[in-house]
Amino acid sequence: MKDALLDSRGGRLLVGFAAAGAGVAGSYGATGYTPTFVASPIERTLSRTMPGEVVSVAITTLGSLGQQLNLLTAILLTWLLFAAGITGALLAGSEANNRLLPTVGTAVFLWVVTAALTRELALSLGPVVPAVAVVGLAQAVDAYRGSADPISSKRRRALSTFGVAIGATAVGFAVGEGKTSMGEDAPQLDAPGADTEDLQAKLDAAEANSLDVSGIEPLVSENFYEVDINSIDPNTKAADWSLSITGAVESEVTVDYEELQGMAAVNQFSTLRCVGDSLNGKKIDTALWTGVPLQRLVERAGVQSDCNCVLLKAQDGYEVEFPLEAFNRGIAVYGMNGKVLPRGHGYPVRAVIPGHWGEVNTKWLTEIELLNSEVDGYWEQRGWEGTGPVKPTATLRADTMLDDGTRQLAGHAYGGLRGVSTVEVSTDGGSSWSEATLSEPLPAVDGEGPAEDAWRQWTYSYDPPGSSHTAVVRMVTRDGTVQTMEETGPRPSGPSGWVQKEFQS
Ligand SMILES: Nc1nc2c(c(=O)[nH]1)N[C@H]1C(S)=C(S)[C@@H](COP(=O)(O)O)O[C@H]1N2
Ligand SMILES: [Mo]
Repeated sequence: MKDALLDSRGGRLLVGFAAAGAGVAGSYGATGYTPTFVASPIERTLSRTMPGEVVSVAITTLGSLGQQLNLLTAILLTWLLFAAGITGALLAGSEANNRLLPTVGTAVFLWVVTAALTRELALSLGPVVPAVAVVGLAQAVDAYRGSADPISSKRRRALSTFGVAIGATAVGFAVGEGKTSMGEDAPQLDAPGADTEDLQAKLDAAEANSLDVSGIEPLVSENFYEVDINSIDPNTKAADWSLSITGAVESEVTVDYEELQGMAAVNQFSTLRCVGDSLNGKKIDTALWTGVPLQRLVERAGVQSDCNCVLLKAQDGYEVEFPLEAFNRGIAVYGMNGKVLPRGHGYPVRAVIPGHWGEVNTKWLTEIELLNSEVDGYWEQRGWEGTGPVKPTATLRADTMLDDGTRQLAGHAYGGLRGVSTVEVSTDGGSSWSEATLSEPLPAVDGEGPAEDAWRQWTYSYDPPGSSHTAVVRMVTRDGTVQTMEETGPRPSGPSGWVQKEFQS
């Protein structure tokens, strides 16, 4: 047996890692980018056990890169785990001189590990098939050793096994990739309870009211930001979804997707902003949301909460607790901008809670638990205080030199339920202030008056002085309060301060 690939330590390791790679890819091929992918539970555990500080840094500074690193780590760990098991099976086979042990051991190990992690018995065959094929191939080419065929040298046998493993890995990832697409082009909304004429009228109004200024998002965002605690989003089918109302209630109530879509829905503009956003950051966006007022759902259950507080729970393990007062203004949303709510934004159903930081707008909503005493949700357990009202903010997104020699500044202003009355701009570092032009407000739910919780765009043009100067921008809420100039970072309760920018001329 001197010359056998699988009788050398290096050979076993090589085949073990190659088969493990094919196994990880096989799982992906069977599941796509969904929570049933074998690396997903490991990624979730990593994001749950990572210290709050690290998660916060990942969210605020690394953004989605932090999540990708987390996923990559999870995939590497899965690969190592698979490789350890397969190499063990190869070693056992060669010690016992048993030809079945490597393939059977590999199959059993991968299936048990994957099924234990994902609880998916059939899909757990995904990693088994390609990994066993690679191990079987390594055994088969080993069996040819000594004969005068092209794979007689050990090196060539190793290379051919490796090549096939890489091919299997590539195929697995390609197949999985095809399974993953969903949410990018969400289908048109078609729910019995939704008023599609009103939807179209509001979308038209948003387009008509958007200022003709380059470099800023229109009133309905084209690229809506995403913040998730996991890098792999839940993948629930609408038919399998239901929402239960539990806890301090007279009787528990469960609503399914069809029932929800049959109830009278509202079409409501709301802006979302992440508490972890930076002062002039981009985790702020606006959409037209379609859904059923949450209050109408919990009314059926009969609320008896001692703390007047509620815990929202989601498919991805996310939880957030906040006052009923805010909850009662919220909606159970299944449509976004006239389309079915995309997977990344919480398909099938999310909560939208006007005026409050993004984190209470629970995606993939599955349970509303009425409480008798307060608890900490996911972010509050990690040191954030992001369940309250948003802080008024004016962003400075664009500065463009126009043909006539003026400089055009532009951005958005958002004050939550306190509204936006004016935006003021200074081009001398805050000594003197002028009013910016505001976009016409988006329409309210009933079409009468302005939307209660939506941003507005602003723009201001001036003649640059030809020397260095600082532009500053601030907003005033409907009650006449000027946005605070006191600067704080995002942690724990959201950024504050006036956005400013220096110009050399
Ligand atoms: N289930 C669930 N809901 C969630 C989150 C999450 O990770 N899981 N993130 C929250 C945070 S921190 C924000 S800012 C908003 C972002 O919503 P978006 O991704 O649709 O922009 O969703 C909130 N709802
Ligand atoms: Mo957030």
